[in-house]
Amino acid sequence: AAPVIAIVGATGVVGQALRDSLARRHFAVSELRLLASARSAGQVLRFDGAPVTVQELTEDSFAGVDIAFFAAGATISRKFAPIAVAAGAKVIDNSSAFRMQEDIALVVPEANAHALPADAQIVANPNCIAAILTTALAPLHQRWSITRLALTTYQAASGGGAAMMDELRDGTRALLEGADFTPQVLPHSYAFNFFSHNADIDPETGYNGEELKVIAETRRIFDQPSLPISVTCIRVPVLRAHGIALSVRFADHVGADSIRSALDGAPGLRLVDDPASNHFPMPSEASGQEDVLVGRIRTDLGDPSGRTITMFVVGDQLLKGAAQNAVQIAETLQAAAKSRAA
Ligand code: 2RA
Repeated sequence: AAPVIAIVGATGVVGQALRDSLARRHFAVSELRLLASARSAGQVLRFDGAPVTVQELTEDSFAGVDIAFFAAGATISRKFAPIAVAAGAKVIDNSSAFRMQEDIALVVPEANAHALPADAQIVANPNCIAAILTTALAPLHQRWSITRLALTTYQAASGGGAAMMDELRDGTRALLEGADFTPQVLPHSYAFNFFSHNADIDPETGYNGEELKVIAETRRIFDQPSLPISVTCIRVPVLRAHGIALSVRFADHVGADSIRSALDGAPGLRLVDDPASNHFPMPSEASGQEDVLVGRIRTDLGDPSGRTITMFVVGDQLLKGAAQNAVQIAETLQAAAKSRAA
């Protein structure tokens, strides 16, 4: 029978994207249980055309649930994921709570499906940049030896949830109308502006929390614990697609044409690389799309050894960066269970 699915954090933007991804990918669901705080209980949301009433998340919410997607932050995950597992559910967690826990797999199916144990009880879904980045790099990592990454991110408002998206819309409207606007969510005015990612700065390294997550999680997904990675994360006034300008160094020379053919048609990717019309990956074309866009592929003139390639990557933060990757993990678990049963 089709599984009973729960979504914890059902009323947030990732909760909504989870409903969209489940429906869009025709994930078989016998019952969808939408769970949220007491404040949101009673709201009626839609799944695949049908109304579903949001229930309050409690310790009794998981009876009969087969797969529980968590998208309500690390504190809720730490408390309720073990309760869901004890009730017999498999948990796919979108928060940072378990991503670096050694006995819990951190999975991007295109990059490291092999790391997902068929009997996993909790699976961690990566940070949005780590998910989009490793999807784009997976076909290169599988063929050549990557020895260094240097990247700058261009991160959309959706990474900060519905409130940050509203702040971008409201602040832009106010600025155009000449009205006063005081930012509530971000530390700076967001409209027609960009700034260093709003995560806290680690006093020891000077890197912010987002940058440190990208480094740690990318290393973990590629199982290269000491891969040198340099990263600067920037928040830009875009609604829901993250961009990454990236230099990839290889152990040996790899030509731009070989990179282009390795990326073209690889799982989860679409090559957008047309210098004649100056057409490369853009948030306007990645938003709402399942595929991550890759392009602007060049041999890096900054590395005279010819071993470095630069490129630009853009992916929908709510889809491949969050909900869709979580649903793909559930699909991978189900496929493994099916092949074990056969
Ligand atoms: C962001 N870390 O700030 C979030 C998304 N997971 O974009």
